[in-house]
Formats: sequence, C-alpha cells, structure tokens
Amino acid sequence: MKDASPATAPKTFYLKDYTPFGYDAESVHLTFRLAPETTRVISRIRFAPKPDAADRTFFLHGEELKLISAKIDGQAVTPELVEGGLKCEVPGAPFTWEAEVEINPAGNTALEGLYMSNRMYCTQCEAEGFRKITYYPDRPDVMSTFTVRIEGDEPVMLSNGNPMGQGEGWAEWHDPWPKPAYLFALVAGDLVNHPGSFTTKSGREVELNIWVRPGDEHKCAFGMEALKKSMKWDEDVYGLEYDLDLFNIVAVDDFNMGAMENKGLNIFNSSCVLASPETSTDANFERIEAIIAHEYFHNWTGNRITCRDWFQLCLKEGLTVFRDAQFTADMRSEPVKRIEDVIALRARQFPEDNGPLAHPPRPEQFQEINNFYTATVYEKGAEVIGMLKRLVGDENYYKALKLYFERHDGQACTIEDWLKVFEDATGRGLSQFKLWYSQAGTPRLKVSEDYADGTYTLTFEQSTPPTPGQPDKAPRVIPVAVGLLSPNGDEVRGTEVLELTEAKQSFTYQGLASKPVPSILREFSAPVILERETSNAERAFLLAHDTDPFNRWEAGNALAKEVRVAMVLDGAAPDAAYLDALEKLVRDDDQDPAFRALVLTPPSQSDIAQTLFDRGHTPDPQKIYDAAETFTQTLAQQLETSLPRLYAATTVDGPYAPDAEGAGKRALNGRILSLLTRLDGGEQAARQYQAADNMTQQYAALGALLKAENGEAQSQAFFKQWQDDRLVMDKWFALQIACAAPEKTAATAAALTRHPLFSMKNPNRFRAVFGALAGHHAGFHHASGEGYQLLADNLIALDKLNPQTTARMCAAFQTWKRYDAGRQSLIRAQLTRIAGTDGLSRDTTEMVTRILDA
Ligand code: 0A1
Ligand code: ZN
Repeated sequence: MKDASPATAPKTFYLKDYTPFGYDAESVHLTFRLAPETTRVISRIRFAPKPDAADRTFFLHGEELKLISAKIDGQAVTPELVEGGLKCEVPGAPFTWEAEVEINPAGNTALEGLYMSNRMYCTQCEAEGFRKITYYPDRPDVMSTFTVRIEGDEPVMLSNGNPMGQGEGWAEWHDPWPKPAYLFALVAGDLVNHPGSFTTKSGREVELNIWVRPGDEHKCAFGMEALKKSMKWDEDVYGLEYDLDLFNIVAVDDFNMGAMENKGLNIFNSSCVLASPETSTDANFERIEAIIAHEYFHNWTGNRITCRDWFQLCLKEGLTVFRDAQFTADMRSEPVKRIEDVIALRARQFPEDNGPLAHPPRPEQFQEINNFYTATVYEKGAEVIGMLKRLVGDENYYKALKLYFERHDGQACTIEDWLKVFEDATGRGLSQFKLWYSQAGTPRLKVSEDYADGTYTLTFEQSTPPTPGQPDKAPRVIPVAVGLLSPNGDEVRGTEVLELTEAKQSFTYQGLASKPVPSILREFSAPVILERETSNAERAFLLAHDTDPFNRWEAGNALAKEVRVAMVLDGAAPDAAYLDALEKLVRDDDQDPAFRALVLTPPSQSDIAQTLFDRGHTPDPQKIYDAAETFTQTLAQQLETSLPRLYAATTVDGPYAPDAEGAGKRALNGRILSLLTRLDGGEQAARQYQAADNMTQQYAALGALLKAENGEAQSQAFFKQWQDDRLVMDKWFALQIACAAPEKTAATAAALTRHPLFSMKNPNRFRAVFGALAGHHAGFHHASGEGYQLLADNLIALDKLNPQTTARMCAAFQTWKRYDAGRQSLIRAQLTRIAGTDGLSRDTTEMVTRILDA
C-alpha cells in the first residue's frame, strides 16, 4: 500500500522576491515532430551566464513532460528533476542546451501548452503554458529569438514570425523579434485562409490571413476589415507600425479565454473572430472588432515592450484595454462606448473589488497567476490609465507614450518604468498616483454642497473600505470632472477636472447668480462610487439637461436604481415621475437610438442587491426580480399607445450592416419589442422571428418569446436551423437559461447539461450554460439552493479536465456575504465541498480558499 503523501501547501509567489534569471537565452531552436499522443519536442538553446548575476542556479521550468534526453554542448547530461522543472550543473561560459521531450497534445484538456482542438494542433502559452511544451526558463523577462521547425502531415503548419521554407511534411519559421516564451505559438491542421493585405505607412507590404476550418470561410470578412482598421488606427493615433511581413490570425473552437496576442500568430477563440450577419448579433460584431484590435495593439504594448514578471500584468493589459477602448470610441460612438464600459466595470470589477477576491491592479502575491486575469487587472488597469491621461492632458499623454516606446522597446518592464516615463515627460510627480496600482478596493466619494452669496462649494470626502490584507488605505489622487448647470438647464460652468489628493477637500466656484445643479464625475472620470444625497427631481433634471452624455445616462441609471430600491424596500409602486421621464425620452426621436436603448436598459439585479447591501439591508433576490418585472410591466402599459409606432420607427430597413448606427437602432428596437411582448404575448415577436434575416433580430425575438413562456416552437426551429453551428448553439443554450423564471432556472440549466450537444470539454459551451446560470441573479440565488449545487457539481467535474476555466467560474460565488444566513450557509456548504474534493487543482483551490476566507 502506498503511504498517504502529505498534502503540499500551494506555493505563494511574491513580487518582493523578484530576482532575475542568471542566464541570457541568446537563441532558441525548436523542432516539433507532431503526433496526437506522442509529440516530440527537441529544443536547442544557446545560454550565456550573466556576468553580474546574483543567482546562477540553472533551473528550467517543466510540467507534464517526459524527458527523453538532455545534452550540454553535445554531451549527454542527467539533470535533477525537481518540483516544477529541472536543475542541472552547467558551464560558467556560454553553452548549448539540448533536450528532447515527449508530450501528449490529444490528452491535454486543460488547453494550456500544446493541445488538440477539433483535430487541429494549437498552443496557449500565456501565462505559464510553455513549460508544458519543453523545459525552459518560462518567465517573461527571458526574451529570445525563436526558430521553429514543424514536422508532420498537416496541410497547414504555422508558427511565429516569417516563413523560412516548407516542403512535404515540414515547415520552418523564424521570428526575428526577441520574445518571452508566453508569446510562442504553433498551429497545425486542415485550415483554409481568408487573405488580405496592408501597406504600412513606411511602405511595408504585410500579408494578412485569417485561418479557419473549412466551412467557416464566410465568417472572416468582418474580422479582416477590423484588423486593417486597427493597423491603420495604431499608425494614425500612436504612430505605431507593424513589424513583420506577415500577420496570421487563427480561429480555434476550444479556448479558455477570448484570444491571444502571440507574435505574428494571434490565436482566437472562434467566438471572438468569426462573424456573419446570419449567425452573429450586433453585440458580437462590436466585441469581435474590439478583440481583434486589442490583440493587434498588443504587438507594441505587450510584445515589443513586455512585462518583467506576471505581477506587472496590468502594464500590458490595462494599457491595451485602454487603447482598444479608444479605438472603439473612434470607430463607433464615444459616449456609447463609455457607458457600455462603465456598465461592464460595475458588473464585473466592482463586485471583485468589494468582495473577497479584491486585489490591486498590480497584485503583490499569487499562487496561480491564471487567477489574476481579472477585471481589476484589465478594466481597472485601463481606468487607471484613463485617469493618468486626464491628469496630464492629451498632449502630455502622447508625449509620454512616445518616450515609453523609445526608451523601453525590446525590454521587459515594470509599473515603475511606466510611471517614470510620465514623470520624465511631464515633470509631474506620481508617487501618490501610484497608490492606484497598489491599493485594492473601490474608493467611496462623499459629496456635499454649500451655496451662499454667489459662492458655491463642493466638498469631497474619500475613503476606501478594507480589502483582504489591506485594512487601511491612504487617500489617492482622484480626478473628478465637474460641470455646473443653472436651474433653467444652461451650463454655467463647462467641464473642469478637480484634483482630489486629500481625505477631505473643498472646491469653490464664485460669481454664480443662483445655486447651480452640479454634474459630478462626468465621463466617469474615476472608478469610484459617488455617494451624494440628492433628490429624484434633480436626477430627472440631469437626465433631461446635462450636456455630458455619460452623466445624462448616469442620472437615469441612478433614478432607475432608486425607484427599484424603493419598490423592494417599501413595496412602492413604480415612480410616476420617472416613468414620465422615460416615456418622454423614448419618444424623443431627436435623441440617439443607442442612447435611448441604454437608458431603457434596466440596472442589473445584482447591482440592486449590492446597493441594498451597501445601505444596510439584506437583499432578497426574488423581491428584486419581482420589482424589475413589475417595473417593466408598468412601463409597457404606460407606453402602450406609442409602442407600435416606436417599433415601426426603429425597425431598420434594407440589408443588414453591423455598423454602430444600425446597431443602435436595433438595440432600441429590441427593447421596444420586449415591452411590446408583455402586452401582446408575443404576436409581434413571432412575426419578427419569422421575418428575421439576421441573428440580432432573430435572437431578440426568440428571447422575448422565451421570456413570455411562449417560444417553444421557435426554440425548436432555432435548434433545427443552427444545430451544426457551434457558436449559434452556445447562444441557444444560454438564452433558455437567461429567460427562465427564477424557480425554473436551475432545472433548465440541469436539463441542458444532459443535452447531447452539451460538452464539458468545450469552454464556450460550459460557459454558455453556467455563465447564464450565474448571471441569472434570482435564478442562481433561488432559495432552494439548487443553482448553487448544480454549479458546484459541475465545477468539481470540470476541475479534473480544465482547472483554469473552473477557477474563473468560481467567482460566481464571490458575492455570497451579501445574502441572508440561509443562502450563506447553502453557499458555504458548496464551497466547502469543492475545497474538500480530492486532487483539486491549484487554480481552483486558490479561488475557493480566497472566497471562503471572506
Ligand atoms: N493576453 C490575452 C489573454 C489571455 C490570457 C491568458 C490566457 O491563458 C491563460 C489566454 C489569453 C489577452 O489579453 O487578450
Ligand atoms: Zn490583452
């Protein structure tokens, strides 16, 4: 019998422990002999000891590798195999390391390293997947040039950089740009390409390709246009040009994340690149355009300048998200993009920042870095850059960026390097600003006002609640964009950025004829929670008159929340003045349809729950759901006579095009249809379903019908029509759950896991079902606890196959401390059950432990 081995506590890595690797990797040669279960990887790496290295330990990472042989300068050696890699005695002068290993791509369901997806070989190396391909110093500060030979019988065999040659059964690639191993990529399989080309501003001809499985060719055109627009935009706005002769994108069906910026060979989750009017919604098109841009922009912010270590992840991600948001704003609508981003920030980042998983944009410790590809690192990381830009001004921002690229091209950098560039370019000290990178938690900003004799004073008090490991926080620099309106609706002071640096600070405005109405935090100038005692009448005034479109929407959003909170707490009827304001806005054809659609979009029920919790109440998910239903029903009735006209007026005629204008109109049309369905039971929706020639309208109609519990026939028809299209089937799975009544949500999800097309191995399908379950606030948190149990059962099962996706989805439980004792104990029981599972992955262990520690 085997001794029970003591459970090894997962190792924690700390930012403060950073030490450079003792060797430079001067060049890397890799040969892949492809075979589904027994791929051989032969590496030949030239290493040179660093003259000034403090630590000369020769440790190479390696996981799940079968070592066949190792040599140094041609002589066989026997390295010591240790936890997570190997160690070896090496010469004190430059030497050549060679190793042959065997790996099993077909058995790789974790989708990290080299794996197979639909008979195609592909790789995912960020963050630490390369160590599952061969022994290597798998850390981003080790940068080298890669030459790759692929041997196999796949028709198409790709790697990074430029092609060097190919023949029967082989292909060779060389990437001249030194890069960390996380940017390595290899793809091989039966693929077809959608070609394109781009001429850079200095005249370099770049060949572009989107590679897909045969049958998906018709879904590439939009992605190709998005890529060309991105290349042009980065030249125009940042002066950044592409640096290879070839840029390849590959679509794969099984992928843990959205996409990956591998040098010259981006790999995309097929859901983030394939698009056609018949199969993709307007929201899909917008997201695809943004992700293509995001990965392309990484070529400079991430690849040419990379991260010294993974604690610096937001250096590349925050900046690249910020850049892709600028791009989308330029391509589409600036205010609409800003509103969408703030909605997403509040839905994904605020719960993280205000719960057990809170961490700073630059974390100081981790057990599993994959658990830190978070909304805080990405989206809050981008918000921090937005604040920096606002504080230094546009001109200084671009001056600093220019210096960043000049000074750090080819380097692996830190947040200190980044901020130093701004200090040097602008002469402004940023030591207090840096707190945004090291402090977790969302600051609360309390505002009070005073008016006497023409002088108006705004007083701000900032504080940030405790977060794990950070009980106290110092005041931060907070840029607050403020404008003042006179009671008749005129703007009496245009937008001005007030810079808060202290815990409490006042600003005065002189010479005002009457007490103004302030419009605070315009454009959402800082990721904070504004706490201000104000009336619904003032909110309605701002919704009607503010010159800042973001704050106009924000006033409506705050009103919507207040009205629902009152309905939940006091059983109040929907506020009549708010209903009137909404009606007026919806019927005002001079207003942008996209904006009207956003104002009509109800605040998320999870957001209402958080608001109630913040005000000292225990949120009841069912009551929040009921209030939302009552509100929508009342609004539909109030609008009854105008709905048919509005529906007709917002129906887009002519052939479908995924542009912002059409999308805005269809978004409004979709909202009108859902209101209409409440009154006609689905007559109009059924007609729209029948007539739809694009997925946006087909999907909106099906959603409205399912919500009315009158869509069985259409759901079956939808299945029949689209059963061979994986991406559309993901929508079908998700929509049935999203539209189910709370008491039926878990059972609907459970039934779908028994559907023949459900698969644990495809992250998109798993997320379609369980993302929809977790996203249905009242359904997931139904008092029966069935939702919790179903998710836990499936997380336990998925962890054996795919720890990374399992761990991410544990976040569904992160808000558990908001709810009543009964729900808390149900959730605690499930979290404890997950934590106690034998052989639970490091990824999931870390997440569940952090959530339980709340
Ligand atoms: N760097 C990619 C996202 C990405 C991150 C991690 C991955 O595997 C753990 C895969 C992709 C991006 O920002 O798009
Ligand atoms: Zn990224």
